[in-house]
Amino acid sequence: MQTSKVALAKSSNKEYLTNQAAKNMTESIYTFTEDFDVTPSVQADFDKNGYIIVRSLFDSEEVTLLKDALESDEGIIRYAFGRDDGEGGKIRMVLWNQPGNDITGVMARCEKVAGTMEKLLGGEVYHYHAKLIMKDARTGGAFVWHQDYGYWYENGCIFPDMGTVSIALDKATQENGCLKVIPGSHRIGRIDHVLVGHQMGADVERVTEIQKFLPLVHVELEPGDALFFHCNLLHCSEQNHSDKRRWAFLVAYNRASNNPVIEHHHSRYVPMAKVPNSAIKMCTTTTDLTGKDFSDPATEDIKKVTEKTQR
Ligand SMILES: O=C(O)CCC(=O)C(=O)O
Repeated sequence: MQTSKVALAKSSNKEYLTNQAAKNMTESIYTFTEDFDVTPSVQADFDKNGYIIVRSLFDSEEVTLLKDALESDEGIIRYAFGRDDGEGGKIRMVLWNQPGNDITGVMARCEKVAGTMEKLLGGEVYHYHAKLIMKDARTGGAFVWHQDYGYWYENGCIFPDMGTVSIALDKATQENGCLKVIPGSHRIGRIDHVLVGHQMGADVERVTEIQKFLPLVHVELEPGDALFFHCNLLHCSEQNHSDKRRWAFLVAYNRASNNPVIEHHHSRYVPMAKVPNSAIKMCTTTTDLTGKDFSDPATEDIKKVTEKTQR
């Protein structure tokens, strides 16, 4: 009797989570139009789920401009380094602090990205850092479950008034290791981050328990789609065993009012000059890396390499 009650409770919980996941597949999803704004219902979705997806935030011309710049031998790819995931996969990435004036900087500072993030986070933001994540076909590595604030807390950021936008450069699917998120997990607050395999990640037992309460959503995106997410949203991604690469451009923002109290490898408050969306297609300096602080591929020490002049 006792067992069947437990079994019933378990199956109805599973059903609840399945229904919630299905609901979350349609909730928090918007399509960009020129009059897109953070309306009360967009804000409510972000506050409830910890993320919003904006489909077609960038059109195909903008995605091509970005991809061409990122793939160019003259561009940021020169600062790529690899990181083993400890399970046989490798994440290649480029990481930098100041936005600069290349296409990544213009996109990070444009209204539809930075302005949207400002509204979602409730005040002025600055460019905390950005990265290109390259999950290559067949070899692309995994990220364990984590909250970005799990790490950023250690950097002296007092409030979790931070968020990231992840912009798909390639189609992101379950097959090529798209991001997985747990909607609503940002409301739990910061979870302890410990060594999980070879990576620092959220306490595994706690994440297992959380998954009994909250559903899981695979964030499948088309090129140009964007995910805006809160820094306490639990997320991870699996290895890419497919023959399709999955590259993504991520920009992390911090509220200006939340200037980190310690000097560290990411940026403290620097006012960010926002630009209109039209600046993207007008950008003539797509691979000019002047002013960007890159993580040194050799040491992964971010302040070591600063581009002073255009190459
Ligand atoms: O895009 C991914 O696969 C994961 C990226 C991520 O979790 C991060 O950079 O914090």
